[in-house]
Amino acid sequence: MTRILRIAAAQLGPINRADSREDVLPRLVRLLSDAADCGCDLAVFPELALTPFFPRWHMPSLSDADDFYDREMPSPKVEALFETARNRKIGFSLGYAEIADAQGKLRRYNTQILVSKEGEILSKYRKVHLPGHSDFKPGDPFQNLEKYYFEVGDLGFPVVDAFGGRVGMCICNDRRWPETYRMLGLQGVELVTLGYNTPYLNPRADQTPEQRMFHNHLCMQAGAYQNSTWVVGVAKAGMEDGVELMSGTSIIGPSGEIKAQASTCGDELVVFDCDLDQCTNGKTEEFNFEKNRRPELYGALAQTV
Ligand code: CDT
Repeated sequence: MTRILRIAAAQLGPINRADSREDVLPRLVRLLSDAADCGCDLAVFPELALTPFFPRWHMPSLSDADDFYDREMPSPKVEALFETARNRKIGFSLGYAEIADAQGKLRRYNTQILVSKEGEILSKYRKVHLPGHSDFKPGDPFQNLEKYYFEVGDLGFPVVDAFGGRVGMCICNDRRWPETYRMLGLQGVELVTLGYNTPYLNPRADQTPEQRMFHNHLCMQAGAYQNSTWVVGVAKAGMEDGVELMSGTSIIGPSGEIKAQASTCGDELVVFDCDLDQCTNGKTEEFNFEKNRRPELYGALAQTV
């Protein structure tokens, strides 16, 4: 049996602070439209795909960063993307910074949504694993203020029936944690859409750029294999406001093998026919959770930091 979903990993090149929303959205619309021309069912965009990776800058008040967030989705600012989805009959998964109004209290999240070919939001995920710190570090050229700009996601790890399969999402640093994939795997996930903004150099880690790229693929390939799922990992890549973001966008099969990979650090589509039925063998044999997982012995996983 085959259940083919043609997927485009829609890698973005850098989005600099000088780029306005009016500069950025046409790039996404173009990629979505090109993916539709290729006959794709779904295009996956990276984390914070509408803005620069602004947590690298400190702003004294959170509200100073409000322009980087979206309060409504869809909104007139992004309507062209939803319109393209509807007109061209293609779904998409999109990362953006969200301000939610929770009974009068504003909450900020690093969010990814899944949108149908009819332009309807099917699922929303809010990033759980926020790297970095919440305090400004004076004199440090490498700020990573995700814990300042975002709260820990409060929606768990949703998996929904969509595009003929079971679809879940995660965001950037989430990909390094096996718990992320297992939470999705336990719900029968067959496709994980995943966007990232990852610098080639991290001065706080003793790692070469080659090792960092290796780790990028290692964790996504392991997550795919151990949960017998497709993983579509999509970068925002290239030199963004002086920080070199890694590429490495890839479509990974349930065997853990990379099936297709980006070759540039700019706007680029990576297209592959993903057969969701290829998830079945791993789920029923080698990683048959029902038969072989021993949750009664895993208590520490949920009880220990
Ligand atoms: N966006 C994001 O989560 N990035 C982190 C960067 C870590 S380097 C400080 C990542 O895990 O790729």
